Parts: sequence; structure tokens; C-alpha cells
Amino acid sequence: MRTSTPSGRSAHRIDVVSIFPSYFDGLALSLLGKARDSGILDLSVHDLRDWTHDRHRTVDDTPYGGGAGMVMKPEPWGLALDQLAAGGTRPTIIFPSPAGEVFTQATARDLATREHLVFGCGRYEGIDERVFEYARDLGEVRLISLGDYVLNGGEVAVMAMIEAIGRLIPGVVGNPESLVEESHEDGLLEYPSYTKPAVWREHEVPPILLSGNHGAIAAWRREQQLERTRIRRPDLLDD
Ligand code: JEB
Repeated sequence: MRTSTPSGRSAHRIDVVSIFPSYFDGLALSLLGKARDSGILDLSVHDLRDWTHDRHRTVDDTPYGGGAGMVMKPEPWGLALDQLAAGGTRPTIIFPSPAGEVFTQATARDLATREHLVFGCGRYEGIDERVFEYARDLGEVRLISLGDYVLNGGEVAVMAMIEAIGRLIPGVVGNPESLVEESHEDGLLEYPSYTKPAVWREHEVPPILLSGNHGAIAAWRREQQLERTRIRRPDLLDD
């Protein structure tokens, strides 16, 4: 069993279960370039229907108690989770849900420390509640919401979460030189960025940035961060 990469870093394994696995083709390409080959991140996307046994590969059924729409059947989920948790790794099992805790940069930092993540993407009206109960025998279960709006399923939320988590893992594409300078890492919004030309369509780059005075530039950027945060996201300044 591989527990570390040639560089000595711990390997990260991510499994995604979805009835639309091809959603994740672009993510796999953009996130994993060098990380996959070097063994830093082992991402596998699985089709939930591979764990069905009927001719129609059925994953949904009508809700007990009535109501609109369909609910995902528990049996395929049970078989999928059994297989992906085999080996006793006790993965962190994440179900995106509009009824979950809200995903933040702190959530991403926490999940980036986990060696094995399993994401279960629901569709329709969601997954039979007993799947979440059962999954607790296999690992730590987290119901996580991307935000306070309604999506049609978990796939888009999982893509956003994996992108946010992946860029915190050293060696994964998008991992920047300095994470501390970024929006949210220090609890403030980012300062504005500019590049050449110095004047574009009569819009000028703030002259301080052309001054070469690095102390003054750092102070100006901090002021910009505070001002933008106060105007756009005062909730971030409350704590
Ligand atoms: C996640 C999902 C559905 C009620 C209405 C619609 C599985 N921030 C978020 N909004 N919506 C979801 C989410 C996250 N994360 C989300 C999983 C599923 C929506 N639906 C549709 C479920 N219940 C099905």
C-alpha cells in the first residue's frame, strides 16, 4: 500500500460517485495535470449505476409518504460505499446537500488534510436518509452545502469543493506560491490587481503601484482590502 509519494508527502485519494460521471472530465484534466502522475492526488470518478443489478440500472424510486419527484434508492449507494471504503481507511464521506453546513475556506482547509475523501452526488429530490446513517459505520459523514441557493444535484457543488480543496494540496495544479495573500485566507477580500499597459482606454493604474515604494504599496493594498471588505462583505469584519 502506498502511504507517501516519492517526495515523502502523504498521498490524497478522492472518490466521486455520480450518475453523471462525465461532468468531472474537465475537472480531472484541469486540476490533476502533474498531480496524478506524481501520485500526490488519486482522483477516481465512478458511475453509481455500476452498483445496480436490474436491466434498467435503476437508481431512483417514489418517495414513501408521497410528494413530488423521486428519491435515490439506498441499495446502489450501500454497495458503492462498501467498495470505496474497503480496506478500512475510514474515509471522510461527503454528501453535498442544500440542508448541510455551508462550505467555506475553513472547510476546504480541513478537508485538504484528509487522506481519503468520498463524495456522493445526489440527484432528483436527494438520497434515502438511511444512506447517511449507514455511512457512519464506514467513516466520518459530512453533509455540506455549497451555499444558500438550490441546485439540481450535487455534481456542481462537488466540483467546486474539489477545486477549492485541491489547490490547498501542494503539487496539485493551481496551488499558488502564497496562499496567505489570497481572498479569504486572511479573512479579507483581495486587493485589486493591475498589469500593463499603465493607461488603458483612459483608465490609469493607481500611481502608487508604479512608485517602487514597497512599503507604501503594501500599506495601500491593505487599505484597499479593508475598504472593499467593509463595503462588499461587512459580515467578514464582524469576527
Ligand atoms: C445538493 C441537490 C434538490 C431540494 C431541492 C433540490 C441532490 N448548495 C446547494 N444547493 N443545492 C444543492 C447544494 C449543495 N451542495 C444540492 C445535492 C442535491 C441539491 N438535489 C436537488 C434537493 N433537495 C439533489
